[in-house]
Amino acid sequence: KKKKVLSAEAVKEELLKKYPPKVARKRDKQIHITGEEDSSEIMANVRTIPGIITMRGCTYAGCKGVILGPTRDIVNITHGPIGCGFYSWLTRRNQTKAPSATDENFMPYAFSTDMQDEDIIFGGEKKLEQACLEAYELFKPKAMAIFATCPVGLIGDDVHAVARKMKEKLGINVFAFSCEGYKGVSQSAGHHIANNQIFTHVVGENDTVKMGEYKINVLGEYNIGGDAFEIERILEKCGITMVSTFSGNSTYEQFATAHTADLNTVMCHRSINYVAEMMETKYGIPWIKINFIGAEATAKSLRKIAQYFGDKKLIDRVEEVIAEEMPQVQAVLDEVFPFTKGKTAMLFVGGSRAHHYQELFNEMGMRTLSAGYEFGHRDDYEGRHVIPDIKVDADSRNIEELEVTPDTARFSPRKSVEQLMRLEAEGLKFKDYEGMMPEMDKGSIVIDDLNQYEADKLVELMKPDIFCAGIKEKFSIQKMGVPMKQLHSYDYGGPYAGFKGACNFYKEIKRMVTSKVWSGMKAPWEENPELSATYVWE
Ligand code: CFN
Ligand code: HCA
Repeated sequence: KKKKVLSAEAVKEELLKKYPPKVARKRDKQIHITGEEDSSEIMANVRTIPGIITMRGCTYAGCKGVILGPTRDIVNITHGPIGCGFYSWLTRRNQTKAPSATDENFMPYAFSTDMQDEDIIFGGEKKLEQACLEAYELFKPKAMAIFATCPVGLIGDDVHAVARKMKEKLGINVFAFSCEGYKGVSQSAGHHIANNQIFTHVVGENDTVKMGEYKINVLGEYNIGGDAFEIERILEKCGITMVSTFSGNSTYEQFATAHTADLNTVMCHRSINYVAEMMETKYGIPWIKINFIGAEATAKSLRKIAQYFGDKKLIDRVEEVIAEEMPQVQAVLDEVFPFTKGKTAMLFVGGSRAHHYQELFNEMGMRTLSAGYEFGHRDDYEGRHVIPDIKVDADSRNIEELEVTPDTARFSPRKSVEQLMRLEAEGLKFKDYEGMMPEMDKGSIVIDDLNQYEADKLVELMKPDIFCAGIKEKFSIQKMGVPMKQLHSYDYGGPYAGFKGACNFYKEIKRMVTSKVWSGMKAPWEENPELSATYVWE
């Protein structure tokens, strides 16, 4: 019997019911039901209320783990207690492929100054210098990066001074990040800090121009579970040259030559828009939004790139590639569709996946009942350019504060930013800021900075067929009898990007939503019949 048990409004009311009034008022602004006429805004990128068990991570994680982590040939030294370095050591599953065994790959190492009480009391700069010298002695890297953790900020060690000193002494590029964990409200501040420093210290260092007719950078793709390998395969097949990626499967040289590309394509806008904007300002390289999560989204993105260059040869080649790839995708989809159709999902991930993965679920005929970002900003939710609301302090300069010189003619990008704007005015859409809320079905529940209490409550009330989030959520959700897929690390799976990735995802989700394991468990509503109503979507 089909019965819609709880309306989105009733679910929202339930979520807020237990909170003290002040907390409820704040959370109310962070929970949005799509299609509501009275407001199209959501409060985001604000501090988590102390005491609430947030899903978020810290600024250090966003800087060291997310942006710099996937580059294989920079020695990344964490200046801090060992836990920070240890817990950011390979847990993100960003992969890399050095061309040969002799090529540098420092990713399997965790470099840290392992600060002790004594260093906190007397200062840790000397120990940091020592760590740099030791790392250089052992590995002779072409560059080193230093990351400050909370205690370093609190005691005031000057990581930038140490970096300058080491740069001079060792004759290699050494730069530092004031990315103390407490610095922002989430990982997001860490992205900004990382972007600023990479742009200031590395981009533009090497003017070597790569061969290739259509040269692009792929920004905001981090090669989790091998996603970048699949994207590289597709771009190569289309005859598109990748100059750099920020930063999946990347190298120092890629960052240094990034300014020689014709076009920046931006996948995770949240984490890397700063680099895209700065390259546009300084080098006149336009950027467009793309997304390789979902087979249709991949095809659309390839077409958008081809459309940007406007050459018939590329446009035709892209169509050929899509025509070649799609039949396999369709074959897998035909297989899984009868099992996945009509099933429901919930997605709570960082700053873009909770939106991007809805593409894949849509392709499988699954509806996302509720979704949200850990640290997305309003533009990520609302799909329009909202004035940036992030505040980064003096150390980690703001875009406006960077002294950039317009240098647009240097590598003569195929089209200038002005030309792109003219094309936009003619109706070609390149620079759309897609957003989560406008693209979700009316009546869906969008929740910013979901916490453990609300996650459990949502599952209890709406019983999705699958819940997607991170490691902290995994086991509590599974214990409630609901399959849980990690959309950060992909558990042990992937790639999920591109055409082959879509096939992998379809199969994995079909396996999970049809699994007998979960039906064998006693979920709370099985023991308490009053909770046993099911949510059915028509
Ligand atoms: S790979 Fe990216 S896609 S970079 Fe960002 S916003 Fe994190 S590490 Mo976890 S999985 Fe996640 Fe996004 Fe961009 Fe990853 S959704 S939270 S900081 N993220
Ligand atoms: C981070 C990294 C993380 C954590 C994932 C998770 C990742 O935020 O520090 O909570 O499972 O993707 O590895 O987002």
